[in-house]
Formats: sequence, structure tokens, C-alpha cells
Amino acid sequence: MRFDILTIFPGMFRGPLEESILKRAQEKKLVEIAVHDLRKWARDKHNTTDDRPFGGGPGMLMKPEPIFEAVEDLKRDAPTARVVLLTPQGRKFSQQVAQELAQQKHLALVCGHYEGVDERVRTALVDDEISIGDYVLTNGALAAIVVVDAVARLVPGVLGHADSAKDESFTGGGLEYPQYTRPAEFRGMKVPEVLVSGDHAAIARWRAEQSRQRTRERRPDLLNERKAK
Ligand code: JBH
Repeated sequence: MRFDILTIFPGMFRGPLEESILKRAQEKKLVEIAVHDLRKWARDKHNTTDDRPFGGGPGMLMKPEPIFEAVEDLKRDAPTARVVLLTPQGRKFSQQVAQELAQQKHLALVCGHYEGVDERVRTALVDDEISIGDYVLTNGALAAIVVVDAVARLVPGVLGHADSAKDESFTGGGLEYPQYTRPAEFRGMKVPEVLVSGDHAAIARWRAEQSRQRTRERRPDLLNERKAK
């Protein structure tokens, strides 16, 4: 799967994509991630990518021309690419949306900045608008990193088998049960007896009950979500 990212802050992508699972996925050629500086498509000598809003008001908007021309260039190589704008006004990102995007061969992610993006980018260029949650970020770069991480790990071969099974349990709607590793006693805190009992049926029952209880206490919305599906 290929990701093309359009941003005026390419430096923000350097660390996160070069560590751990995403790094290995790229080395194995399962995932290709290209980060493009939108300023490359700017026309004037100052490489301007934003401008003041018509009608007045605070803040700056991203100009349409550099974004349109960048996406058109990308589409020459990948005509089927799905173009996604990261914006607080988009539909809310979730595991379900990640699974949907993971079906694509090619994603182009456009990172919005400042107070927003010229409306013609939404109406005439992008296929989809996504928000990673209801809080204010300074720009879409971190949102794009979140989307790349969540989608790339769903590409076949990126995770080991143990991890992919785990993903299904989250999609199933509940929170994870408590987990422990050695030592069996740490600063007076003991691992629950059942986990060291060797009784696998009892362990499975305990985990299911803990997961149910934790979900009911902390995320009752997840229980309702499962019913709604
Ligand atoms: C995306 O998902 C977002 N939530 C909050 N702020 C944003 C800013 C730019 C892009 C988001």
C-alpha cells in the first residue's frame, strides 16, 4: 500500500515513520510512505501556500492552487488514489474507518493548516474528510500520522499473527482485560492467582469478565456501539 502525504511541515513526519513497525513495514516494501512538501507546488518567490480569507476575519487559509496541482501530479502516477483531507470538520476516525481505508491501494493525505482550507479543495478535489477527534490541533500533520499508523498496521504482513488477532478483539467492542508479566510479586502487589493457576478455562472466564466490567465502567459507549451495529 502506498501513502502520499502533502504537508507544509514535512519535518513533523521524520521521527514517527522511521521507528518500529512502520519502519519495518517500509523496509519489507509492504508499505510505501512518501512525504511531500506542499511548498514545492507554490508559484511565487516566497513559496506562499496560504492567504487571507475573502470577507475578512482572523487567520489564514490554505490556497487552492498548490493543493490542486500537487494532487493532480500524484494522480498521474496513481489515478485510483483516494484523496483524504485531515480536518476537524471531517467524519470521526475509528477502527472501522481504518479498516475501510486499508482496502485502498493508494491513499493521498492532505494536511490542513491554520484556520482552514479553501472550500474548493473540499468540494472539487478531495474524496473524503477525516478528523481524529474533537480537540484542537495546530495542523493536520499529527492527524495524518495517526491515520497512517492505524491503517498501515492492517496491511497484511505488517503485524505478526498474535497482534492481528488482538486487533479483532478491539474491533469486537470491548476494552482489554488487565495483563501482568514477571515478577509474580512486585512491591507487595501480587499477580491475580487465577493467572498462575494453569487452568486455561478459568483464565478465559476471568479475562472475559474483567473485560466486560472494565468496558461497562470506563467506556459504556462501546457497549452501546456494539448493539447499534
Ligand atoms: C485534523 O482531527 C483533527 N482534530 C482536531 N484538529 C485537527 C486539525 C487539523 C486536522 C484535526
